[in-house]
Amino acid sequence: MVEQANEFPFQANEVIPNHIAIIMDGNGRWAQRKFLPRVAGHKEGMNTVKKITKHASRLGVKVLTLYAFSTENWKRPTDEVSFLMQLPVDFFDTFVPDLIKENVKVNVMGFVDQLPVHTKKAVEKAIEDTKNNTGMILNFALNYGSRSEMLEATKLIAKKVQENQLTVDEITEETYSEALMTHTLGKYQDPDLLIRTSGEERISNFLLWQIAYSEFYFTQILWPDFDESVLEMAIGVYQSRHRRFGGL
Ligand code: V07
Repeated sequence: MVEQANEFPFQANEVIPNHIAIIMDGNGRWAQRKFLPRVAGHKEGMNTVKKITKHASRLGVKVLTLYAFSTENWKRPTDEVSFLMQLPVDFFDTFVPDLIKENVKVNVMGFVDQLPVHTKKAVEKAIEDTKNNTGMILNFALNYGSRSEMLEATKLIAKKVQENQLTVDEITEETYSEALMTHTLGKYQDPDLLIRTSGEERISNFLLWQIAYSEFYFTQILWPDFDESVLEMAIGVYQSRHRRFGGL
């Protein structure tokens, strides 16, 4: 069933999901439909990121996690990968003043050490430039993969046990969560709402542990076409599901 905006209207005075995570899919397809190169879709997708960041922040979202580049994306053509690795640089060159105005704090999770130096530097500078902001956390998943994240967490915990810093019985959901890349998000580690654009209805190795209790919203809309009204539609559906639980 396709959920319509008027069926589940968004209400600003109702619960807003604290943590929204988005798999930003469909940039290449958007470009191909317009007979443009795939990278034109990524560029437009970056403008959508700016638009949605501002809107989520103004709605009172606490954490916005965006899946920008997966550990699988290295398999794409070299030209496209180079273009993608330039995007964080362009993004921050043009958007940091707005982020400061909006009081948004940048966070990045993923295997950042494997990124090209210029990408890593841009990311580190953005984190530094926004570190004193106290509003929404804009959390980019960059060179991120959930299974790798969980393996690394498991190894970290195993080492602690080996070095007698932790007993086996102390391995709990809490200590495990603390070992994941999302631990910096504190009480908002787990997404309340996961959105995937472009019609795919899979998780594709994104936040496998953290989405245990998340609501899912899938839409056919391609990421460059995603806008404020679609975000509100997704939140409206989230609110309607919560109303149902509230009645029990
Ligand atoms: C990327 C634009 C959005 C659609 C998805 C693919 C293309 C923003 C960033 C970014 C990442 C880290 C960061 C600041 C900005 C980005 C990549 C691709 C690799 F600290 N958009 N965007 N990174 N796209």
